[in-house]
Amino acid sequence: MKIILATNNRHKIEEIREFLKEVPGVILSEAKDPNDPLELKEEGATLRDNALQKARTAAHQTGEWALADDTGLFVESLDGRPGIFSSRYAGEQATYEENRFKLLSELRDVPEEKRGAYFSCVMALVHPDGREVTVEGRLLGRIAREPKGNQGFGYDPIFWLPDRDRTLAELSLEEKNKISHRGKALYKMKGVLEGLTKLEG
Ligand code: ITT
Repeated sequence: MKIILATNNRHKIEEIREFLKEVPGVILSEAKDPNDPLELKEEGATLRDNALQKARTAAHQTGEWALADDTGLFVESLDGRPGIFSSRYAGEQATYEENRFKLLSELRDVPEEKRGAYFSCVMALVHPDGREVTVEGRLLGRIAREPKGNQGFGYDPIFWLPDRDRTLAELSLEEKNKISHRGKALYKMKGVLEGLTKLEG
C-alpha cells in the first residue's frame, strides 16, 4: 500500500516516517522533489477541514492514498489562539522564531498557572475513490518563559512539559513521538493502516 505524505514540512515527514517505518505493507512516499512543493491550501475553519483538504489534494493529484496532518497550538489564556493559524501567527511568511517570539511577548505578564496550552494534531488519510479517515492526538503542557532545546521544530522550544520539567525541544525524535500529539494521532492511524493492508492484501 503506497501512501503519499501530503506535507511540505520536512520535520513532520521525519516524525511520520520514524513512527510508521515498521508497518508491514506500507510504503511512504513524498509527493515530488523539494524544488517543486505540493500546493497544499488550508482554507477550512477547523484542523480537520484543513487536514482533509491537504490529503484530498494529494490523493487526487497522484491517484494514491495520501496522508496529511494539520496541527495547532491552543493557548488557554488567549482563548485558544493561535489554534488553526499557528503557522501564520506572526504573519503569512512568519518563521518559527517569529511565531514563538510573538507568543512569548503576548504571554509576558501571564502567570505560571495560566500558561496552560495544548497541541492538537488531526491526521487525514484519503483515497481518490472517496474513502476518508481522520484521527486526532493531543498533548497538554504549558508555555515556557523562554525557548529551550534544539530538537523538534515550530513551538517545541517553548512548549514545557511539567511532569518532565523539559520542553518538547529537549526530547529526541523517538521520545517526542512516544508522547506527542502527532505520535498519538499516528498510533491511531497505524491501527487503521494495519487493518487496510490486511484488507487490500
Ligand atoms: P504542511 O501544511 O505542509 O503539513 P505546516 O508547517 O504548514 O506544514 P501545519 O499547518 O499543520 O503545518 O502547522 C502549523 C504550525 O504549527 C507549524 O508551522 C508549526 O509552527 C506548528 N507545529 C506543527 N506541529 C508542531 C509540532 O509537532 N511541534 C511544534 N510546533 C508544531
